[in-house]
Amino acid sequence: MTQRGLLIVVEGCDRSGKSTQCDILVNSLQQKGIDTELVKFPDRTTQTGKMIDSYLQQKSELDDHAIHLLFSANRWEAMKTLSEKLNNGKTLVVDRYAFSGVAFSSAKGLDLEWCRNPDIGLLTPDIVLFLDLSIDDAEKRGGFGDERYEKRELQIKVRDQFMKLKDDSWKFIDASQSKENVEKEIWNTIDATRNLLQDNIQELQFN
Ligand code: 2DT
Ligand code: MG
Repeated sequence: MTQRGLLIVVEGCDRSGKSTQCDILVNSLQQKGIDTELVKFPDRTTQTGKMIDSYLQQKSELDDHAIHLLFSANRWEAMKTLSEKLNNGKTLVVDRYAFSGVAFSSAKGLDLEWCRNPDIGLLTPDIVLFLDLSIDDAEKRGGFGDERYEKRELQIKVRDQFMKLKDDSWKFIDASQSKENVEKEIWNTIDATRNLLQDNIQELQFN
């Protein structure tokens, strides 16, 4: 029987180096002979993804609840494919997940519990790596971009909301270190978790 792959989620505020580190992690896992694929949410290529992309680029306006549900739908439509991949032994590194969904929408003022509901039943990650960076350090990295949420005041609130969502599966990575050191810390964390999970790998869980 094929052992299922791991669902590794990478979260963090903007400018924390998530996407860079996701690429590095996928490469490192592949080099160790572990079949691995990168997944990114939002997936801007699908129908829902295109609406999300337009909203983020401030080309369209949507009610806060409506966009929250679209982000969730964007994950739901991927779940069947992702479960199949995991069950076929592929490890997935996921750049943002439902935690971003809840953190961003609740930072805008929506009720936290309301925000959690549409994501109930999604695949549960085996591990969440949180790339931790202060907002001041994030700003020193050349400032935020031009998309809708890339503003200091909102980023501060998002970080506070993330802190309300953490649980035992979260591993905090100090993202203020050099790229190489962040890479090392992530690798050590994944390696330890992998060994731990290998002996006791459970069927896919849904939260
Ligand atoms: P990227 O910059 O990583 O493409 O993210 N977001 C993301 C939400 O508000 N809800 C979600 O469910 C997800 C996954 C975070 C685009 C922006 O979208 C936000 C930043
Ligand atoms: Mg962004």
